[in-house]
Amino acid sequence: MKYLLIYFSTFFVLLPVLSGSQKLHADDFSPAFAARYRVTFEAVWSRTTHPDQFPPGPHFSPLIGMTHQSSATLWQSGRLASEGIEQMAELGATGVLSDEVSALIEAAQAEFILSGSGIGLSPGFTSFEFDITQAFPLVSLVSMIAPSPDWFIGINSFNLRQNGQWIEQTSVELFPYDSGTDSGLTFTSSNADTNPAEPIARINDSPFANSAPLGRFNFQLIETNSNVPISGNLSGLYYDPDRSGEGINLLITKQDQRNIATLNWYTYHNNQQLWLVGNTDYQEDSDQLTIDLSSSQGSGFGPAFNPAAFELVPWGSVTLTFPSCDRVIIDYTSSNPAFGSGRQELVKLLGVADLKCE
Ligand SMILES: [Ca+2]
Repeated sequence: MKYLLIYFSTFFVLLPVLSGSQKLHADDFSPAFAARYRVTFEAVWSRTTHPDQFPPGPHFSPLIGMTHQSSATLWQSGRLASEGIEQMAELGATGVLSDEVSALIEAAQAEFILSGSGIGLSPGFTSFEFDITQAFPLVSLVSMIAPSPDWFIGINSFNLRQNGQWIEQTSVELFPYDSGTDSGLTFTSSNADTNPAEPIARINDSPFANSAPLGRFNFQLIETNSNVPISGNLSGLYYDPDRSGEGINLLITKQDQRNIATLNWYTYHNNQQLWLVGNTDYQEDSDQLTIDLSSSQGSGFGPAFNPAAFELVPWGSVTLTFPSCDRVIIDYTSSNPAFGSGRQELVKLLGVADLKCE
């Protein structure tokens, strides 16, 4: 075993010279997003869909919203509108609502602000792309029905993940809401501030008594950087081309009903070789491995090796994730302050015969 380990250590040094750096650079990592979507606002509102009092110049104000957690709310039927929602619903203004989203981002309840153009003349289309991550999978997005006293369309806390997956494609129909902040009864009523304000409510009477949607948001998944599920084809040697001379050997295997991953991390400490070793059982369908690692000490080479003297010293743990089947991200935390915690991104140097990376 020791012979093999030395052999591998040599490989980490030699192979980069042999193979050059083709496809080995890991500088295109973008772990900041988990999925990218295009949302298209398809407005159908017209004299045909809503003939009652249909106004001149029907349009929708610029889209504004956020990706967030369930602890954050942009707007909700039955609740009072925030000042930002009032400004959006009455004037189509987005400044105050943007500030409210920024505060939620600051409070770590929302992640990204969403903004897109409006629709100058309905019916019509507008679309934009946005990033979203697993920790903030909800989307809220609104636009003013214009002209109107304080009416708007929107979605509240729409979850783009289902059964642990990003939804490929979905449509959400859009119905009119009254923000409860202006008492006008027709599209072109003059301003009449509602004081005190009333809760946000779906409009079911004139001029929207026919219950027809004003349009829909179509969400289309463009790409994801979700992690590759754990399987045998992730086995192999990984290293960082810019840090040649150290790396990991990962073996992922099945043994009697168990799924087992073993990790050997060949590295250094205080100018001495250091091997960190460990293994874990992992769940079928998981997309990460968390492995407790130990260093070893207490014995000698060859005939001097004494299994009774051999000792494992707990070192800490690593979590491995695989953006693709030839790249690994190692997040490590050592219980020894001399090592601390950090991240390394490695690329595969050698895989296993007959197991394709795809
Ligand atoms: Ca008002």
